[in-house]
Amino acid sequence: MIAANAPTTPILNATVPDIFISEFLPNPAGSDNELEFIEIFNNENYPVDLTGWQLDDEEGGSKPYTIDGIIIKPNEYLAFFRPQTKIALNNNQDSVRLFTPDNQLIDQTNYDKTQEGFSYVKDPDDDWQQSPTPTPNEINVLPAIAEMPTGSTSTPELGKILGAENITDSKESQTTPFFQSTNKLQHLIAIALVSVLIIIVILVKLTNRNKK
Ligand SMILES: [Ca+2]
Ligand SMILES: [Ca+2]
Repeated sequence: MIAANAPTTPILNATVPDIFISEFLPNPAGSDNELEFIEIFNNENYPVDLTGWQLDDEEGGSKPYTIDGIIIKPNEYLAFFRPQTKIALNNNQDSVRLFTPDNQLIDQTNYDKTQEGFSYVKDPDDDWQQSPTPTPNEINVLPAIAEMPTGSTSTPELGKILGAENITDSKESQTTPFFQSTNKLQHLIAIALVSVLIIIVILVKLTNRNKK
């Protein structure tokens, strides 16, 4: 059986659209019966007819839900809620699985704990994070990344601006006294030269008087 299945798997993988589980909410703040959802994402630039695709929890749990007559648009997030799927996601540990129409398991995520009101969201590195902001049918809010833009865009810019100001300030504070001290020195030299000239003039006059 393994040998017979082996050649077909790569061929199927090559033709299966890139659709994956993007978010799920096992432990909603309100009613689990109403608000649990599993969201999938179409990472293709073409629409995909999901007829025959199946969502499921862990093996031996709820019965798999077979999607029927739904087309997922390119780059669309599509959430399936529990009243529709009849899939109950445990609040302690469970799995979320996605099958193609020919029963090929193409995505599976296991979890072993939940926080009420927190959904699991897949981040760009394909890691799962718990988000306090469930976003069924919408682009995911990633807790770490959602905070990073505020921190990373404003703080470095602020840092650069502050750094630039600091550099400017320090240059000014260094150059101003330098010029000031240079001016003082020039004044002193000028005064000294004038004094020397006056002394020379006086000496010359005295010498001339003496000669007379
Ligand atoms: Ca639940
Ligand atoms: Ca979402």
